[in-house]
Amino acid sequence: MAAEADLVVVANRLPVDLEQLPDGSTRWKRSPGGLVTALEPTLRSREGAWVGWPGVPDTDVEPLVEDGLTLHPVRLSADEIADYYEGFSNATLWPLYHDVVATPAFHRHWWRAYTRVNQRFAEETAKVAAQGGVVWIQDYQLQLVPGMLRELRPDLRIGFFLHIPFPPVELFRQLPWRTRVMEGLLGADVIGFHTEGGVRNFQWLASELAGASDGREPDTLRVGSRTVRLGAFPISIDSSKLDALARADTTVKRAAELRAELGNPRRIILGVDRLDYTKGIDVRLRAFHELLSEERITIDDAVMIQLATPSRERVEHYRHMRDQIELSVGRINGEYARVGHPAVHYLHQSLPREELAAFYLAADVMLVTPLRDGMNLVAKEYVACRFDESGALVLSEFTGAAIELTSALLVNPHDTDGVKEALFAALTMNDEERGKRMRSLRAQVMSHDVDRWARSFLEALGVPVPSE
Ligand code: GDG
Repeated sequence: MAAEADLVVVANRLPVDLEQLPDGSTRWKRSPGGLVTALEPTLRSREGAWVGWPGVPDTDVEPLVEDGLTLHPVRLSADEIADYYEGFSNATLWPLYHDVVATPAFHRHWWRAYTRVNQRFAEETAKVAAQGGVVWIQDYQLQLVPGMLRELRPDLRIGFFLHIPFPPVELFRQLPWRTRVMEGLLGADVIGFHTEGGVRNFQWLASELAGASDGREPDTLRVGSRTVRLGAFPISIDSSKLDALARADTTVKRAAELRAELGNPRRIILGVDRLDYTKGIDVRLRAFHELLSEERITIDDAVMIQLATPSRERVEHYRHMRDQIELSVGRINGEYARVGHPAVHYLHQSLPREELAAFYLAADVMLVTPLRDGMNLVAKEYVACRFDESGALVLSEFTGAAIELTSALLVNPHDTDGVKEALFAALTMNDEERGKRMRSLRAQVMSHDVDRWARSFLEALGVPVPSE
């Protein structure tokens, strides 16, 4: 058994996936997301631990110590995945926290599974954390863990970060278990959101539902004898790493190849998303379709690539939305494609990071049109890849990213005419304006990377972070 850890990250998933091989045996596969990259140096330097589900149900796995970082798998059954994860997390909380763009389902047995699984995460974490250690809990799947963990281990410093929007008060109040969730979150010492809007919504609800009062300092709450600090910590990406990947000869060459494969259209429009109803993929297809049907553009002027990574395919809303999007793509191509020259290139796949960087580099216009999004890393990734200081970003004002990326063409995704005009403006913008906007976007993204995000949160939590 590994030693107890001074710094523990708790997330629904471990940063490695357990893979089941055809012969029934298993092996670990690294899944390096932005969060791991950001936290790894700090975690390793502090002999840290990560608590999470390894991705395969009903499997007991021993903790794995890898280069100073201990991975602690939490066992979940197939029923728990269905009820806690696909049910309560992704069919109740996800739509509720994204402005009910789909209708949330409220089921008591999902809630019971959510409570049970959160309790298990809290118990596993309590076993792993050293006396007086620091625990950083991630995201909406684990909102009860801060309170449960505090019950078990009052000696710990506990942080919580929400990666999705914290909803307006009227929407949050729909949740039958709203007070329990609020009390769970208030078990943390620091609660982080992407935006100030999230902080304000939370502040109001904490006093309304859980009797918290304003603390002595701004953005603090008094909860009994404790002080809870709230803050906006806009997440980001590993900007310089992505910039370097985009500059690599292989990426530049691949981007040129992609252009040729598309038949050298004057402009390439790109969308990259998990296939999710919050991302507004339908919004941008509609805008592109209308520009074609109004004959303001042809497929020699512009083609669109939509990369839609498979996501949550067992949740009903997702299956329905996939059908709708594929129908729209089929319609647009049916009306406007020529043999060998589709108008929309639709990929329901996950591409390697290197290939994705080449897509970003090939794209003249990036369309990011979510109806609601906590941050949206895709917008920042596009900017980080544009070392040529070219390319235009059309960005929904309902993303967290819009607060920082004010030089993008900001759009209201509910306003089809507005999105259409912004897309047209992006397609026809002169080099000077495009360059000016992109330079300003890059100044923001290159100086505010994920490392800065992680540091600022950990510092708020009182963790001294060693400089590299
Ligand atoms: C949640 C919040 C918040 C996509 N397709 C491929 C691929 N991706 C990568 C992108 C990007 C990531 O997935 C998506 O991140 P987003 O931030 O855009 O969206 P969510 O997945 O909804 O993330 C969001 C985020 O958490 C962090 O707090 O910003 O608001 O909803 O990194 O590049 N990566 C590869 N191949 C693909 O095909 N390699």
